[in-house]
Amino acid sequence: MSTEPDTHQPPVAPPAHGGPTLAQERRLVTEIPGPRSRELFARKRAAVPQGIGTTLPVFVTHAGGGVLVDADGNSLIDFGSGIAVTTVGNAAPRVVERVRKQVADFTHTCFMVTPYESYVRVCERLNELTPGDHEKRSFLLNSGAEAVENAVKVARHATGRQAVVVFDHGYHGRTLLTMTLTAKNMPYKHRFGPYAPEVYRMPMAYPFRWPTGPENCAAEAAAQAIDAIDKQIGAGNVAAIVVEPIQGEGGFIEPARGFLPAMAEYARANGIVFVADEVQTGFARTGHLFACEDEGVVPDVICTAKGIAGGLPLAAVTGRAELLDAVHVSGLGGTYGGNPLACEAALAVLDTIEADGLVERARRIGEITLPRLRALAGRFPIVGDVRGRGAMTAIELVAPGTTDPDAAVTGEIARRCHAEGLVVLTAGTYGNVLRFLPPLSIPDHLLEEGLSILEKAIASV
Ligand code: PLZ
Repeated sequence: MSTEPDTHQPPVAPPAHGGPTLAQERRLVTEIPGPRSRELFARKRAAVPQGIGTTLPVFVTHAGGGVLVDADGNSLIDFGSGIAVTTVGNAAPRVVERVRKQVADFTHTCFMVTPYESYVRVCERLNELTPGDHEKRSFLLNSGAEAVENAVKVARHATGRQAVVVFDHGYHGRTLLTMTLTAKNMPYKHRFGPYAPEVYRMPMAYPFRWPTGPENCAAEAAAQAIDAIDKQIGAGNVAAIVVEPIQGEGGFIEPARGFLPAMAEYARANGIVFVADEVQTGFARTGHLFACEDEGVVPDVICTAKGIAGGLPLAAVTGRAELLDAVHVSGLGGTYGGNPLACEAALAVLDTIEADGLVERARRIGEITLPRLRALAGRFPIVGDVRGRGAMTAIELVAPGTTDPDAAVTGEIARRCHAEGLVVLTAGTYGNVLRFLPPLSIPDHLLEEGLSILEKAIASV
């Protein structure tokens, strides 16, 4: 038995429980991280390999609304949502209620052994809610990587083709195939090869960095990608084009308008399965239920995870019935995919998005955030670009007057935000993007306060 103290009880001003009952305030009672978190971090260092990194070494005991409460009793403003997961909030009331009931009823049967209704209901709702009114099927998995990997399996099986096209700055996971699909070497791929075969990377329409300017970006990037696919692979050999409608880890890159529709149209014309990886963008975050709705793109297959289940591990592949039904009986699955607790959580999340108007709420968060970020860009020449939609926004930091990435200043701003009790995340191929992913349950006053902390941190570097 461990003799370590119970970390579940915060030593200072213990809130009764998580969720929205937590005081919605930033409250710093120690330095960040405090002594208790530092002690726990030393234990983490001794028990967990350094390969599992830490953005901010505060150990959380409670979370809800727009705050994370740590083991020292500090209350931090959350602009991370556990990387775009707790979109409906942490310990969201409907999620807690449904999961609580389910955990007492039964915890697992394996859907492939003896099924249960909640899995089917989640799939029915995904089939209704995802873009396109064609006949659809869905199946459930545990992580975003698993969803993307399974989308590729389905596309290969259904088309009888092997090649997979992905894009510069893309991120799709850490398994062998999805690590291969991912663009960035450090930290995701370095020395983990050899990678999976038949993966081809094409230029992404990244407006801020397009050599001939943002206005030419969509058409030129699409023309280059299509030409390279035709010449280097042959369209008839391509099973799938896999793309994030807004690139997440790569730096919240919104493809120049027109690029996604052009690639989707090329896929359609050539019998290629167009796969939208909405793992980070999905479920109201961008001010649409799914980000590809912004340009009316209807993917053949859509991968979701993260925000789908309010923090419980769940992922889904949804797509055209004829593609998903092409796979032979028992060709897809996994022990835990669509675990009953996660399915109940997902149903609660979907209810919450509807009942609480969270698509609208994400838009409103964007309306508050983006003007303030643009004002920062006006004041501070290190802010080279402001982008994103809804509650998925970012700034890109550069040497003034250039597009040269400044990762050092980005890291320093993040550290200063953390020290002030604001959880922000970095991103980007060049490590020079600060991204903002507040839970949609954050109250306006915390959103504004967080943005003020960011402003001070930028002013102070
Ligand atoms: N596709 C678009 O954003 C996960 C990665 C965190 P999993 N992004 C966060 C990290 O450093 O491991 C992600 C994503 C997109 C796929 C994934 C993978 O989802 O649930 O992490 O497997």
